[in-house]
Amino acid sequence: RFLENVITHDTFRKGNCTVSFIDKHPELFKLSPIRDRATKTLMYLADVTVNGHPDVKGQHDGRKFRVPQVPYFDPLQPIPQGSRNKLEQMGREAFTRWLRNEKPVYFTDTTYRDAHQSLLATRVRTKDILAVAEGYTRSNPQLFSMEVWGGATFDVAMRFLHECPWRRLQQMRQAMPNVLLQMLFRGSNAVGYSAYPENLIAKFIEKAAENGIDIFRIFDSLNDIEAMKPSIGFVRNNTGALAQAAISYTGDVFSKENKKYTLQYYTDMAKRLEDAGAHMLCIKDMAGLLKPQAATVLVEALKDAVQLPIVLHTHDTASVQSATYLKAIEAGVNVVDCAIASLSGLTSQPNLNSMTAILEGHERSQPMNLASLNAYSNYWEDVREYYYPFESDMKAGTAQVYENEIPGGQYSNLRQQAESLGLGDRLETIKHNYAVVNQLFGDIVKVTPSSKVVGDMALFMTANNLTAADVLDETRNLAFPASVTGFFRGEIGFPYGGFPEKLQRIVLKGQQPLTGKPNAHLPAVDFNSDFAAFQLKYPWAEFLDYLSYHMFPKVFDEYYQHAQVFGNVEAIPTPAFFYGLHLGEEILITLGKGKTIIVKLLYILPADESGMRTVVFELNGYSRRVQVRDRS
Ligand code: BTN
Ligand code: 3PY
Ligand code: ZN
Repeated sequence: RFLENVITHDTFRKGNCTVSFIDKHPELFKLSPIRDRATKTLMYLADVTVNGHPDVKGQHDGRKFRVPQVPYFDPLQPIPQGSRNKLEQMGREAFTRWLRNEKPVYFTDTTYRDAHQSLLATRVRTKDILAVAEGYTRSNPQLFSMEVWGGATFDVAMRFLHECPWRRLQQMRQAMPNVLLQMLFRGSNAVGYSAYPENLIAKFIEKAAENGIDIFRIFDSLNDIEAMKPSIGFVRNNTGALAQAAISYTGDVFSKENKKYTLQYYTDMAKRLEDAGAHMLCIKDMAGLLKPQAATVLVEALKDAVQLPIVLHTHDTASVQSATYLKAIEAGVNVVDCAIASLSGLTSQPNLNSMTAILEGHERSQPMNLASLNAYSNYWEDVREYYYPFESDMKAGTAQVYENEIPGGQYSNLRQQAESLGLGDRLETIKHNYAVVNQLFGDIVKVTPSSKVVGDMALFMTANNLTAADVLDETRNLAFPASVTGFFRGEIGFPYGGFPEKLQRIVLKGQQPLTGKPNAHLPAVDFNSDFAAFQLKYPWAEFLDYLSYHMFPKVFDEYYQHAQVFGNVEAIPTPAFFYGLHLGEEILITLGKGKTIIVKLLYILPADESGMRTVVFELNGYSRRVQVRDRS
C-alpha cells in the first residue's frame, strides 16, 4: 500500500515538494516492501491515464499515432569508419588541419539537440533517438558530427522527461561509436543559466568527455572571451576532445549602419579564440540573421584571420538560410549545421536532405545517401506527431527576425510564455519590445542566457505598458525582473562596449555591480566532503547525478523523487508516456536486458469516496490493480 500513500499525497502530486518531504513523511515511504520496477511503471501509467501528463494536460485531442518505421540496417555488418575513427587515427592537430583543407563541405547533424530544442521545446525523449541512432550513423558515416547534448537538453531531460541526461549521453555514445558526438556548452554557465565555480566547470567537461563528448561547442552569451577561455583550456588540457569556440553573430555585418559588430570585431574575436587554444571556430548564428552576402564576407575574413576550420550554425527562421549556406560554402566554410528534413526549417536548422541534394554536382559537394536520409526523415515525421502539444504555431518564415533578432529556440517558445502570462494576444508588441530592450541595453549579443534577460524585460514592459522613455524615467522606481537586475550587476558577464550607465544606475538602485568574471566570487566545490553529504541525502545517486544536482539542485531533487516513486520511465513508449493508455490498449516495455513486460489496460473503476480510483491492468497475462487519486 506504500505507493498509494506517497503517490496520492497532494504535496507530492503537485510537484512542489523537495527532498525534505521524504524526511518529514517517512510513513509515506515505509509502509511496504520495495516495489519492483514493473509496479512502478504501472503506477506511472495509471497516473498519466487517469490524470493526464502535467506537461500536456488538457491538450490531448485523442488522436491516434502512426507507427514510425525504423529504417532497416544489418547490425552484424562491421561499423563503417567515420569522423571519430579519423580523429583517433590522426590526432587533434592533424585532424583539424585535414578538415580545414578538405575540398568537400561537411555536415553537423543537429536533429538530436538543437532541432527539437527549437521546434518541440526540447521534449524529444531518449527512446525515440535511440531507436534510430545506430542505424543512422551506420548508414551515414560521412557526417562530420552529431550534435546530441547540452544546451537546454540537460535540464529539460530531468525537469520534464524525468530522464537522466548522463544515461542519454552514454547510450548515444554506445549507439554511435563511429561519428563525433558534439555538445553545446555555455562557457562558465555550462549547461545552466548562470555562472558556476571554475572547478565545477572543469569537472563537468572532464565527465562529459569521459562519457562520450568529442566536440565541445563553447560560447558565451555576451561573446566575452574571458568567460570562454577556461572551458577551452579544460577541453584542450584535460580531455582528448575538440574545443570548438563559437562567436555569436549579431546584427548585420554587411550593413553600412552597423558600427558595433563589424568585420573587425569578428576577426579580432576569432584571433583571440585561436590564441586561447580553440581547435575549431564556429559562427553561431542563433537567430538566423546572417544573410548570404554577409556570409561571403564573414567566412572569407575569418578564413584569412585564423588557421582553424570554420563551422557555420544558423536557424532558418527567415526561411532563406540555405542561400546563406551556399554562399558560405563557396567562401570556404568547412562544416555547416543541418537537421534531418522533417525536423528542419523555420526556427530549426536548414534541411540536411535538401541541402545535400542541391549540392549535387557542386565542386564542394559531399556525397551522401539521400535515400537513407529520406527514410530517416520519414521516421522523424511520424515521431514528431507524438510531440504535437509542443509545436509552435509558426507556419512560415519571417523577415521580422532581422528587426527583433530573437534566437530560434526562444522564438518558438515566446508564444507559450506570453500565454502563460496572459499576454497571448500581445505577441507583436512583445516582439517589438524585444528590439526596444536590445537598444536600451546597448545592442547586446542575445543568446542563452542574455536572450532570456531581454525576453523577460520585453514581457515586463508589455505587461506594464511601458515605453523606453518610461524605463529611463528615474522617478518611476520600477520593480525590474530579477534576471534584469542580475544582468546589470554583471552576473552573466559584461557586454561588449559596457553597460549603458544611466539604465544600469536606474536598475541597480544603489547596488554595486560585480567586478571581474561572473564566477570569480563563487567558492570552489569540495568534491570529497560535499559528495559524501550529497550521498547521504540521495542514497541511490552517483557522481554524475551529483554533477546534475550542482547544475540544477531543485530540478534534480524533483527528478530523484519521481524516480523513487515511478522508477525509470525512459523505457515507456512516448504515446503512453504523454497520453497514457486507452481501454484495451496493450504495449511492450523493455525494462532491462531480457526483461520485457506486456501491459494491457483492462478497466478503470470510478473514484471511491476518498477520491481514489482503481486501475486494472494485465501484466504479462496476470491481472494487476493499482490505485491512484483522481485529480482531474
Ligand atoms: C528506482 O529507480 O526505483 C530507485 C530510485 C532511485 C533513483 C535515483 S535518481 C538518480 C539515479 N538515476 C536513476 O535513474 N536512478 C537513481
Ligand atoms: C542554448 O544555449 O541552448 C542555445 O541553443 C543557444 O543558441
Ligand atoms: Zn542554435
